[in-house]
Amino acid sequence: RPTEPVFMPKGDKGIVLDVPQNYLTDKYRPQASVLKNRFKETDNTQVAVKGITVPDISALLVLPRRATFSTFVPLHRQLAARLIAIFIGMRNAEDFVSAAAYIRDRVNPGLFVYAFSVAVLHRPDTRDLHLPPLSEMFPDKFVDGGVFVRAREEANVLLDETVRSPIEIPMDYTATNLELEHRLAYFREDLGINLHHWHWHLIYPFEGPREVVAKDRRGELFYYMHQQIIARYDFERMCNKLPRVKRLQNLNDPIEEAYFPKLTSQVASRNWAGRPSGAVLRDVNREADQLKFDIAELQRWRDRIFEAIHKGRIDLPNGTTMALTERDGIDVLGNLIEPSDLSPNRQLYGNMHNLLHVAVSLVHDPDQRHLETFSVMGDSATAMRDPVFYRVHSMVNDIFTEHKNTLPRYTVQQLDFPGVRVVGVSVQTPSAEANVLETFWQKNVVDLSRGMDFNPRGSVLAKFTHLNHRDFQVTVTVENQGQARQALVRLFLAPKFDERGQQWSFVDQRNVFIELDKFIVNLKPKRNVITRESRMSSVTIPFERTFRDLELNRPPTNGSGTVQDEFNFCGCGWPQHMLIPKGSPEGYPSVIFAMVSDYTTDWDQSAANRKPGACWDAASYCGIRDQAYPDRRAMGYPFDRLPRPGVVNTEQFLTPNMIMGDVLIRFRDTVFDPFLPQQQQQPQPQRPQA
Ligand code: CUO
Repeated sequence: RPTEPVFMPKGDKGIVLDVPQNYLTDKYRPQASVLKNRFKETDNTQVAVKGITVPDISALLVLPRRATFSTFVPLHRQLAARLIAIFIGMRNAEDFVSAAAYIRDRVNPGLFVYAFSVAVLHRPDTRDLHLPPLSEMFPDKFVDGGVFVRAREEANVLLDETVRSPIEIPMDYTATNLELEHRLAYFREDLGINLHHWHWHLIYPFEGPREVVAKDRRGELFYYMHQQIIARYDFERMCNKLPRVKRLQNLNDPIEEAYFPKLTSQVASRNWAGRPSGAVLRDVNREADQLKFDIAELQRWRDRIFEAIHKGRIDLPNGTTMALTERDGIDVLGNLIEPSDLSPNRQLYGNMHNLLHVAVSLVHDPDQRHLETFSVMGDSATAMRDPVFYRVHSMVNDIFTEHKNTLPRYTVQQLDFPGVRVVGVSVQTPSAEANVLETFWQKNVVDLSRGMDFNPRGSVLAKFTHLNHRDFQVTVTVENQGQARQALVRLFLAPKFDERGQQWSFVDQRNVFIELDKFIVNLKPKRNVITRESRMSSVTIPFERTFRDLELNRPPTNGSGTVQDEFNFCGCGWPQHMLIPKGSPEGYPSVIFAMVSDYTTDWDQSAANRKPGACWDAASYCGIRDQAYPDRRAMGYPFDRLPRPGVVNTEQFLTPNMIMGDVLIRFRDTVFDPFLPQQQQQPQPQRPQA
């Protein structure tokens, strides 16, 4: 437990307490010696901090300590940008620690953790630090609120943490199967998926110092990462016999999808609001949040964006225009729609996507008459729990698609790799038939104690159930008619048929291809049999990193000493346990797509010299830190554009360097619990060395 307790900067006499009743250290100062002993008894770590001239944080205190923080609310975002700038501006790591110690107990905790995390990830001197997972700092954003009362009870009664047993969270705690959308709850409420989304927005904040925001192709990645979320959700829905998600088209229509999150904010001591079916978006006017906008404005911004796409140019504030080019148009649009600080014209194209999150999250109290705060859609750590998230992002994706549809179609030359033919693709799960993937339920635990305050300390675990799949291997067979050379392999997976069981058109199927992996291979002349482990996927982070603190407390499983080195710092990445959609008990018919293309044209050569320890496991969805996005092709290639004339289905789209193969995804309705003694002997997840 690295950071507690912290002490005031030495020699720091002149601090003006702006909101004294909110500053905990001051409130408890008369009891200082008692408290110091109390902390000493339970926690041996003490962090000394150096005296500094404290930064002026008075402007940050407009956000009350017990308020809920949202990066989507412009005021909150500005406060976050300010605090990030303070943290990034500290001259060295020591001063940064001092500033953090000074600020931590004064500002809103959500604001603090967000800005502090962004700063840690971006400062050269702290970038390799291990950030605790958000699910342990704010477990209340990830697990059923009812668990916390039981966790306190457990901690108060059982003083010895080793005899505490995990508190079970049932799988179906947010709704019943009367609600069709509940079939997808395991996906939407998955801890790893929500952590990924939080981390993605942490690495790609839309406001803050330029060096933090202006990353290579960030607008395009905003498009692609969220496009893949929708593709994955649609695939998952189809496995559950539900149609693909309907985009939120008319913003005045009642929202059919209800959601009651069952989360309780420990900071605000409030339940996160639910939304009944039929809710209608209303104009927002909340003085305390300095938030005022009309739904008609969102509509207008969207219309203007569509107009710009049809014209192929956007209007700039100085009266000139900027072309939406084949190469960069998508990146510009990403920054314009989200929008980020890089939006070329915020005045005209507004704040569409972010304020749509806000409008949906405040649908229950748009003018604050009930003193309610926003719901899950207002926080990137919780937004993906709500079915409406996918309708909103489907609509956003539709705008990007409109632009992509205006681009020249890929010619055969832009797709093919002369001299290279892919002649086979297959998957193999150990001890299953060929071309069968297997999914099942698995139990896991999260430690709630870091996010709660009780005495004595020590872990209190909550046990929950998530989807997982058995590791598998993909084999791609390639005929190389030329010299030895390097090549890039792209793997995607899609449902084989549409919702009616019919063959897809390419135009539709291309939207449900989920990326599985992308990797470099050395091709020798003639026949090459390439095998690739599922755990190496370029879209995922290892299972152990999603659940790292749990693993840290366990004996290492890979026989190589500590597993800590592997965790590094980077939490961005699709969770490995959700790489494969659930499938169905009878075996869900799917297709695996493999494409081999030219490494020299498609791969950014600087990415070849990536530094060890750089965050690259999930490069496809998260990029590589401090480096250009490694794939030089448009994100989503080769499925991001309309097909060349004459191509109706995906078979016809294939060039000789591509192939598709049938795969069944078989779901076994059994629960693997590695915490039960008799199951511990089952093979533990292993990650092959890169
Ligand atoms: Cu990630 Cu809307 O951008 O949630």
